[in-house]
Amino acid sequence: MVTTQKLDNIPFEDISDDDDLYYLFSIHDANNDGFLDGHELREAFTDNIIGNKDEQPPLKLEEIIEMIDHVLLEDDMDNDGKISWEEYLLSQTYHQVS
Ligand SMILES: [Ca+2]
Ligand SMILES: [Ca+2]
Repeated sequence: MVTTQKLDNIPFEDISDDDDLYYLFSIHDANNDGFLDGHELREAFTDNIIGNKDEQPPLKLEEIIEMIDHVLLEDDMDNDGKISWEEYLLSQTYHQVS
């Protein structure tokens, strides 16, 4: 399994800390290839928007695409146009540093 091989590279203590992150990543990895591509990121953002629709007005498609571009620009370390689990974890860790 791709995801199991990927996880071998992550220190075990980080996995248990990031169960929720991994869950969020895996549910949005629709084709289970271990990467979030542009389409899957769009689905992820759309899901989040639906979940928050009482608090926020719906985003326009252009705004969603802008967010995806921003995520890829900031978090896609190897510039393959997809967010791997490692890149996702790194980005979350980075953003959580306070
Ligand atoms: Ca995928
Ligand atoms: Ca990448």
